[in-house]
Amino acid sequence: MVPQGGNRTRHWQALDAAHHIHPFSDSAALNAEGVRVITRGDGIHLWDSDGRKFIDGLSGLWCVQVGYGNEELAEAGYAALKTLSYYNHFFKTSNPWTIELAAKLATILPAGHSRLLFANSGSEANDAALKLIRYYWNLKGRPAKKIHLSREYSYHGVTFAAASLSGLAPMHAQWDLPLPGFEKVPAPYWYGAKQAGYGDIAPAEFGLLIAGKLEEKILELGPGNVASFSAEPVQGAGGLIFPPPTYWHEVQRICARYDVLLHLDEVITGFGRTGEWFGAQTWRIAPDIMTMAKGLSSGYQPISAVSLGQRMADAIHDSHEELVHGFTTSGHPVACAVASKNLDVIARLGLVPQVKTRTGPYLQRRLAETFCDHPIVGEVRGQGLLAAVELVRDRKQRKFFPDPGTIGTLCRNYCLDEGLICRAVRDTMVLAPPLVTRESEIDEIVAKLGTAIDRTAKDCGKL
Ligand code: PXG
Repeated sequence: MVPQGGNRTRHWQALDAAHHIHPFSDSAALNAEGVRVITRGDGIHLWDSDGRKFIDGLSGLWCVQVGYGNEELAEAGYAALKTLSYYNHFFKTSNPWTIELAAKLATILPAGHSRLLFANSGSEANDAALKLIRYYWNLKGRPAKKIHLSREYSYHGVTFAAASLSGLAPMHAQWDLPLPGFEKVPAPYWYGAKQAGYGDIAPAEFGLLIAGKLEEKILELGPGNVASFSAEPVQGAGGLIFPPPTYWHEVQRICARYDVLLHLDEVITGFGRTGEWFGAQTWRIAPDIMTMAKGLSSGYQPISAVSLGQRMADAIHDSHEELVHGFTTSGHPVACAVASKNLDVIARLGLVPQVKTRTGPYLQRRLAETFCDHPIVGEVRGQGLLAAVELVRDRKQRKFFPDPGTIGTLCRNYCLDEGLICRAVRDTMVLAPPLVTRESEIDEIVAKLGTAIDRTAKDCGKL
């Protein structure tokens, strides 16, 4: 029996502390503090077990595109559960939900991406993508092409391969990663360029310079040994790093020149987040292979996908070999039914053009005008409903606070206190509200974030 009132929070906290190990958490510290138990979601709001209401400024983990509690998605999942609660795609079988989702995705994916396979998480999709890249080069008779390049500050997931691909240093030490064959190049993080020793360089020039580091790395390793370059269109969990406008064009030129496959990780940027269906369309990127998850089902079901461009799809199709890969639950009918309905709802509500022409520009404008001369805000950057507010010690010199993460965590806690859930990456405040967020709700988010940043600035003696 679950006790009522305040006691139920303590009841759940005690059971959680006793039995549940949390991701990316210090268990002992968390158990001493007690977890927050989220009990309900509706639209852009969440409630905890003490009845506190929050605006979810991060869409769960950057995924709840249509907001919480969408009845149509729930009904679609229930209908599939009742009709075909499970079946797989091994042994020459398929089911209508998986088939229809794959076909629907093919209509919105970048040109040439008309074949895809499913998995259950972003990490699994990236893991599969790397296997397919290896397989492709083996099929092409170039088995020496084995090295996977990716960037510092990147987040690609937690399986052995996806964590090896990730460039966030703390993800490696506990597990003796990266595995051999994974190499990193710098991120196009213009705001941090000055402090990193690049001087007062203009963004356009910096974009070319950092793309050039990719070329240097390929030449150093030998183009005949490099299989792929993996990248998020804009780096998410690494601190919302938006590449300068010169960057992607140059990266694509380099990949083409040295025959390095371009793997685009659209796990955060997919499904309308930046005002197009995919970041590939926002930044004009033509990937050889693409991975997606999160917003594919608005997070309602665990599902991810890998799409193949023409060149890879043809090679694998024409090999006439068995593809020795697949999970028990990949392309699960219930997950596919929910994802399919999610795509319908996003399209019917016009959420992608809404983010592009209305709510995205509105969020960016409101943040820019609110924080343009705030004493601890160095930069506001964003695209669509992705936005970052960089907190700094010295805005003129673009100097960060010492001990990165301390000020960000303080501000994040003040946000929670104000009823806003957002993310702090180092000292960068990150927002990715649901795509259904309206202008009036954006005003609320900006006001709450403003109060939290003011409280943080007061604590640092800057206001
Ligand atoms: N690629 C990208 C770009 C991601 O952001 C993954 C792959 C892995 O997806 P799965 O479904 O395996 O988690 C992600 C996940 C955070 C945070 O705190 C971000 C993610 C996951 C958990 C926390 O910002 N991104």
